[in-house]
Amino acid sequence: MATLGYWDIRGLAEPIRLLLSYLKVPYTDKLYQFDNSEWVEQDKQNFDHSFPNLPYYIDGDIKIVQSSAIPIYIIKKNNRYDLIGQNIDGTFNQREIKVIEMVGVVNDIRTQIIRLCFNPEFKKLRENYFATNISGLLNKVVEFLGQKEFLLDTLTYADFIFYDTIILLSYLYPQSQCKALTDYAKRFENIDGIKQYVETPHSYDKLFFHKTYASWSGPNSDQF
Ligand SMILES: N[C@@H](CCC(=O)N[C@@H](CS)C(=O)NCC(=O)O)C(=O)O
Repeated sequence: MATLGYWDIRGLAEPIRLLLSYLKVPYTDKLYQFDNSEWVEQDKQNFDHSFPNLPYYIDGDIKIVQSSAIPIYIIKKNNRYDLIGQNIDGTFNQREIKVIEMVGVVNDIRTQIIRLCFNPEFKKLRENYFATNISGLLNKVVEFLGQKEFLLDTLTYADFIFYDTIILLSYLYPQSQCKALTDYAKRFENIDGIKQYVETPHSYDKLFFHKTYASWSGPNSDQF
């Protein structure tokens, strides 16, 4: 069985966990705790790869790092080329570029959120930050989504990242949750595979960032 290794948080692993659940790939959700040295002093030292990091994905003899590379491997291995905009036989389609663009746009929103949540001045900045750094691009994405079911009509990997971003925003900025976003999130949560995943409680459900480094790591963090 494959293993996805990451901290016991949503972080960079959550879209990958959602993808694995959607594709019904059985996997071990290997969770490292912040307060012990299992990753840093043991597994990282023995990880047979030039660039050991979290998240990692181990599938038999194959070891992959980087949150951008892992989903591509999983999607291709499962012949779901459509999730990255390729033709059904894996050949190039201009849509592939659209998916990469959309992943970039959603990650631009995430980058802004991360800058805030890791800022030691979080408490001071939080109130105005949504209006100055997030809402402009978020509104454009909502407008782009329009009446479509998913960001690019049919489901693509960009939706897995966007869904997790919406959940994060729902805790950080409840005012961000317009009807279009809540409807979209509900639609995503109703997809077979995803439904079972979101209905299962996980230790990290409300933990988005590394507690040691982030000023705000989730709705239960004492910083909020
Ligand atoms: N570019 C990498 C960044 C990975 C990264 O920064 N991982 C952080 C958690 S978000 C970590 O703690 N890595 C473990 C380490 O550095 O040993 C990716 O996208 O996977």
